[in-house]
Amino acid sequence: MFTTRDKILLAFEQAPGSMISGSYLAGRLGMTRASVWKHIKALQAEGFPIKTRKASGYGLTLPYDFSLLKGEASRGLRFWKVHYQLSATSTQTLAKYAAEQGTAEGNLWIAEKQTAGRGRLERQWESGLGGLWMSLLLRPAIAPSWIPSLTLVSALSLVEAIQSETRLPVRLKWPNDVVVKTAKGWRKVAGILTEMSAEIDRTRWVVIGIGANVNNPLSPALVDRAASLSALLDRPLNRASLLKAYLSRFGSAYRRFEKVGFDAFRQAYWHHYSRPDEPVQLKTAQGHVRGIARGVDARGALLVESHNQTKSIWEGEIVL
Ligand code: BT5
Repeated sequence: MFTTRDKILLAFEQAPGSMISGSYLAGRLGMTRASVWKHIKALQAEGFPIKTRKASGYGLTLPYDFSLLKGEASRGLRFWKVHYQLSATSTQTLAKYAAEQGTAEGNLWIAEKQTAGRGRLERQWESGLGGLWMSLLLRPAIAPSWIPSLTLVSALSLVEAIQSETRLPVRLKWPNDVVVKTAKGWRKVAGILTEMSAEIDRTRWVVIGIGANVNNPLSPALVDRAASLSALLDRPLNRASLLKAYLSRFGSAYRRFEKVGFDAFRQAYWHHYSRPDEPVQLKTAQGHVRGIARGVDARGALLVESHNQTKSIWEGEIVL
């Protein structure tokens, strides 16, 4: 079901580069020109690049990827059911609420922008228009202790999907970041936040939140740490194709993971790792760890070699 605002955006999509008059939109949507104007104002306030000209009406100032709005991501999917909205506080909140209501696994929530996107440890996640912001609800038949490695499987599917859609040399940064090496150093293009509800030996639900910088510009505060795929490629990307590339990979990986666990994905994960056999420094709850990153174990822990001993690191993050 399209909302009035969706319909206005779709009218722009169908008339690329042209101005559309207020009276044309009013006729098409069965409303007054004054209410069209109110909706346009609201879309502008959300950040959509819409220009207004008194004589000719409304038009887009920049090319925009409407693939998600048009529902292209939902076509042909079997296991996954996509819920789309223009704006959300955080898709994690939508998915977690649905999980608590008993919604089945395979549902996923996407928002064109988030007003309170979250990273791990309650950090902020910048989620402007044009990115891919989504949360997947799963109910895996596996013990809670395996869930961290399910997140690594998701990161692996994401890096493969980005590679196949863009041909960019994106890599994984343990545990869940997708990064790319630019002339100015490593930049994060995507991150994953996994939340769950479980009893000691039973997982009730898992929500995997994925944030990928696709066509979204980044704030000055992030440009020395992050990059958008469209900026790297110098062209906008179709987010629905990227999403489908990810979902088809992750759908089969998930089924395999439920049967055989992470061991089957270890080698592929390490193959895409950004800096194998190089010195690494980690910030963990127990303090800093330094050593050489040698691989991941059958549960997804990072293997760090230091003074001829190998430690398994379960949580924390790599300091670049
Ligand atoms: C992550 O956290 O990398 C997980 C991000 C998950 C976001 C998705 S979007 C859909 C779903 N809904 C949500 O509300 N969240 C999920 P972490 O490793 O903690 O990284 C957070 C740090 O990355 C911040 O402290 C910033 O330094 C940086 N950061 C913030 N926004 C960024 C962005 N758009 N791209 C790259 N880095 C960013």
